[in-house]
Amino acid sequence: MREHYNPQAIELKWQQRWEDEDLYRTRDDDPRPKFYFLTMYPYPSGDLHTGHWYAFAVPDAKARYLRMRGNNVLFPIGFDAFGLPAENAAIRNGIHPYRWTMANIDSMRKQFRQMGAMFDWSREVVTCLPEYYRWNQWLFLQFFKKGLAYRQQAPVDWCPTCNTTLAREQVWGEDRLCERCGTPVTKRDLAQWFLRITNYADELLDFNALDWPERVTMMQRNWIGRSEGAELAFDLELPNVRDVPNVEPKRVEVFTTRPDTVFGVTFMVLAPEHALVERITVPELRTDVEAYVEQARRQTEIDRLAADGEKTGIFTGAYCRNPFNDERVPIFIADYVLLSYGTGAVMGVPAHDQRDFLFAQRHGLPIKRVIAETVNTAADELTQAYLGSGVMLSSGRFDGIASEDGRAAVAAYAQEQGFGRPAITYRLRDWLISRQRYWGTPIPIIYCERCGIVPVPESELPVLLPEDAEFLPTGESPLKYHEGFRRAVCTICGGEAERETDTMDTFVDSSWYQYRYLSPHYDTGPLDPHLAAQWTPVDQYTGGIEHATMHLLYTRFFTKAMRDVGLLDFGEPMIKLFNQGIILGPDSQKMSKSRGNVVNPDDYVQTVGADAVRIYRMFIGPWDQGGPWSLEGIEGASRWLGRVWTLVVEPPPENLEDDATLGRSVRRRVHQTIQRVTNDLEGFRFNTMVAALMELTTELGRAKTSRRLAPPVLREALERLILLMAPSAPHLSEELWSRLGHRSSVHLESWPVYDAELARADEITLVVQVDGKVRDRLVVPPGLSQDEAARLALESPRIASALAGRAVQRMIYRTDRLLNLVVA
Ligand code: ANZ
Ligand code: ZN
Repeated sequence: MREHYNPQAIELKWQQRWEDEDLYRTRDDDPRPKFYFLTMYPYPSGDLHTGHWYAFAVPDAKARYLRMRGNNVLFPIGFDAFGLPAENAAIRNGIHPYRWTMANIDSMRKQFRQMGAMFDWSREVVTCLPEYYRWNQWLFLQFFKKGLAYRQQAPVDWCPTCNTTLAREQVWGEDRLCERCGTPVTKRDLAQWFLRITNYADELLDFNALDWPERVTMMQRNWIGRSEGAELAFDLELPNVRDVPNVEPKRVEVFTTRPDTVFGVTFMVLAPEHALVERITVPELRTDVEAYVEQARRQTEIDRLAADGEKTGIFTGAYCRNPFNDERVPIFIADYVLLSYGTGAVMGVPAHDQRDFLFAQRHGLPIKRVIAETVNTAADELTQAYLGSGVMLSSGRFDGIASEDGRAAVAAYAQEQGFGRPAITYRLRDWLISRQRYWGTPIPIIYCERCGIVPVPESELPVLLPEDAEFLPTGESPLKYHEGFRRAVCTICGGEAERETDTMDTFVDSSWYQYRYLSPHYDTGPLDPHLAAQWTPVDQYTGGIEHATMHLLYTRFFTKAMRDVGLLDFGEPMIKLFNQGIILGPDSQKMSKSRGNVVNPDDYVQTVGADAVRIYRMFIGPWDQGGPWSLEGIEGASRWLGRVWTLVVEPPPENLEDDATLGRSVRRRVHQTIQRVTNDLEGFRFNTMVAALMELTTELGRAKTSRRLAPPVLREALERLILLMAPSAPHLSEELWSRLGHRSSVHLESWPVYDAELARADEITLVVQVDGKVRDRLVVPPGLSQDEAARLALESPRIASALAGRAVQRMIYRTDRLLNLVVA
């Protein structure tokens, strides 16, 4: 009786067997060359969705392939287990974040097992467990000692009605309203903890050691945003300054990328939050200025920077002097100037900066041209800012200088005269890691009235998250109201002290998890130095492009900082990176519960099996492009696996004859497929890999039913097919391998060796051109030399007539493809 492919029966059986035999445990003492293959770990939301299959099952095939290629592959998995959703679940449903998270992890572990991935579960990392977050705290303390962690006032979103800080997700809509009471949200300064990523700005701009997609490095470059220019100081006109004469500072510093335009300054703009504003505003304008400042604090930075937005602003009544020409310059405040960029102050050059141009028009300020394309265009009326370069004019000693040279000349002159210097500014800010949240790593700091900021001694780590917190919808961290947690004893003076109640941004956890995987239970440090030396850096990393700037920058920073505190001896965490695309719903829209287009892979695993879902994920298109989920696609994948099953399991019909030519052509096809599949796996082209395997299946099916193929040749071909399929369809391959009589796992086999001799085609088609026009196509043996090819071409009557007796001057030859005879 005919036996059908029944994935349910075979998949569970093999998963169990693999687990019993510990097949996927990676040994540290394995002598083969190491390969650390890492995939971004998931957030334990509770359900493995089809995006997870795309992100984990597809790279699993590559990891398996590398193992068959003779590498000792480490392919770990874990859970990014801290974060806001768990805390929200606690507030809404009364489930403790720990229970919610661990239950989700449990069900995701089961789902991951159904995927048949070769994860080494013995290395699993769960970041919300003390054995993990203890080392977040320890690393924080090392960074603190090195001056890489510091505390400073910084604005947080604040609801004046509820009297609490808000997480970014709790601020609603364009109007930025409090999620709970609808009051417009404002900013409020809180003392918070920062990591000094800006120390590494220049090093983070160096991508030489990395083989990363251009797109990601470009995004990081823009995010870091290095600008060269100058800082210039304008003296304040002191009679306008309150508390004369002891006011400090007496000057306003600006950062500009265009020092060459300094003679065109007609006003100065400070960020509304700039410390000088309060000091210099004249009494008559105070009320208006304060109202403007309050309004500006409610906007986001993005709104404020938009180039096309209205350039609102207000005069402070104060003036300063341009040190280059001693002109009097009125000082404004405007929300398009950000406090946190450069010096928080801008010299307004309306003739050459479009935002300044709009601002000058709106406020009736003069527009003074100091750069012109040529001397002839100098008098043209400006209808918008002239942004280009040219010659400097109305610029005193710099007149006639090319503006591009003027930048350095002006900066150097300012330095000589003591009112400025060349300067570089970065868009990158230090990383604010304080979160007013419960479900995260407690920051290991104690505040003592007498001793100040006291780091918790390393011997007292971990600072445990108390379990008995109360989850109330107050918007404030339960830790703040947990007396037992908050009260502490100063470790220096023994006096009463208070514990920091903020927790760390969860991106801290993911910044170094790759090192913890090596030895997740190691308890004398965050990583085992011997294993780190053996396994890291990560050879290949895969994950979504959405992490281009945050996670992927933070982990680069952490690696450099860990190197600088002596934990690592290299500076880049992941050598190669590949970003997969996004899986869309069947309607080609982003999957979301509200759209109702979420596909649950579990249903398909139940019916067509995990292997078919895996293959379908691979076949959908190039892995970096993603695409919509389609029903036909998954049926196609499942049908193919069924055909492979039949091909291997059903005994062949009695042979009529052994056709040696057919045997050769089957072998050739097998070896061509080995080459294609190998190349495709190397290049993450899973879709064309599956196509090649499908074509081979068809060809083998035909050869088998022709009843002319010698049984040993058929068997050899089938074994190779199974080996080539093992990375992508691990269960089916294992079953078929054992049915061919093998005792040990197909996943312990080596990757089939490609034989170029056997793969060589018997004949190829050579295109022959005369003067670039195609005149004939010759079917010839492959690998001809140019002379041989020319001899055959000249024998062709078509070529002879095209040449019409003219002599060939020159030849262009591409082996096995083209011969061009040039006569002209
Ligand atoms: C005068 C000037 C004249 C400027 C000119 C440009 C063109 P990037 O290239 O992005 O670094 N700027 C400086 N600090 C700022 C702040 N805190 N908020 C908003 N804008 C700020 O931009 C540097 C330019 O942005 C600086 O050069 C400054 O305007 C403005 F024809 O100075 B410029
Ligand atoms: Zn103390």
